[in-house]
Amino acid sequence: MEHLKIASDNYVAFTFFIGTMAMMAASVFFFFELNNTSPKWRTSVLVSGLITFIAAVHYYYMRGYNLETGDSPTFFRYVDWILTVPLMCVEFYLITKKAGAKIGLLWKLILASLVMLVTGYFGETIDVKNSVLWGVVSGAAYFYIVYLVWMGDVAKLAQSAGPQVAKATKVLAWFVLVGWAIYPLGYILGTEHGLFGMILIKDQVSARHYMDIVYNIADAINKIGFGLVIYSLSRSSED
Ligand SMILES: *C/C=C(C)/C=C/C=C(C)/C=C/C1=C(C)CCCC1(C)C
Repeated sequence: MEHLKIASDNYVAFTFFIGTMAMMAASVFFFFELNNTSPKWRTSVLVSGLITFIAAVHYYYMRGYNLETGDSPTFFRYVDWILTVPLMCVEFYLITKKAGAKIGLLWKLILASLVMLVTGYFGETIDVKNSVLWGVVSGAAYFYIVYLVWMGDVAKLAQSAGPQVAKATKVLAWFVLVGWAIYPLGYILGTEHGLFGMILIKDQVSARHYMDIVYNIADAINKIGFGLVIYSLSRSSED
C-alpha cells in the first residue's frame, strides 16, 4: 500500500486535513467545558460539541477519501449536513425554549433544513441537468430559515428571553444569513450546468475542487463559530 501524502499545492486535501483537526479540537473543548457549565446551558453546549464531533468523524473520512481518489466526497458531505444542520436548529429551539418556544417551531426549522439539503443533493448528484432549478428550491427553503431566525418565531421569542439570549440569537442569525450563504456560492461554483461555475472555471474537475475548498471553509466558520456563540452565551448568563 502506497503512502499517501498531501502535496504542498493540494489545497483541497489540505483544507480537509485542517478541517478534521479543527473539528476534533473544538469537540474536545466543548466536551471538557461541560463540567464547568451551569446546568441551564449544559444541553446547549453538549449539542455544540455533538455538531463538531459528528463533523470531525465525517471530515476524517472525507479527508481520506479525497486523498485516495482525488474526488469530491459529496455523499458523506451531505450525510454530515443532514445530521448537523438539524442539530443547529435544535440550538435555536433550546435557547428560545425558556421564552416559550414550541416543539412545532423546531419541526418547522428541521423540515426546512431537510428540504434545503435534499434538494441541494439532487442538484449536485441525481439530477445535475436541473441543478439551477434544485438550487432555487433549496434557496427558498434557506430563505425561510433566514426569515424564521430574523423576523419569525425565533426572533420574536428571543426578544422575550432576556437581553443575553436576544444578543446571542442575533449573532447566530448573522451566521445563518452570511455564513450559510457561503454554501450556495460553492454550489454555484462547482455544479455542472450551474449558473456561472463552468464559465469561470472551465473544467469540471477544478470546479469541484473550488467547491470543496469553499464548503470546507464554510463548515469551519459555521460549525465552530456557531458553537462558540452558544458557549459564550453559557458564560455571559447571570445564573
Ligand atoms: C454544518 C453545515 C452547514 C451549516 C451547512 C449548511 C448548508 C447550506 C446552508 C446549504 C445550502 C444550499 C443552498 C441554499 C442552495 C444550493 C444547495 C445548498 C445545499 C448548497
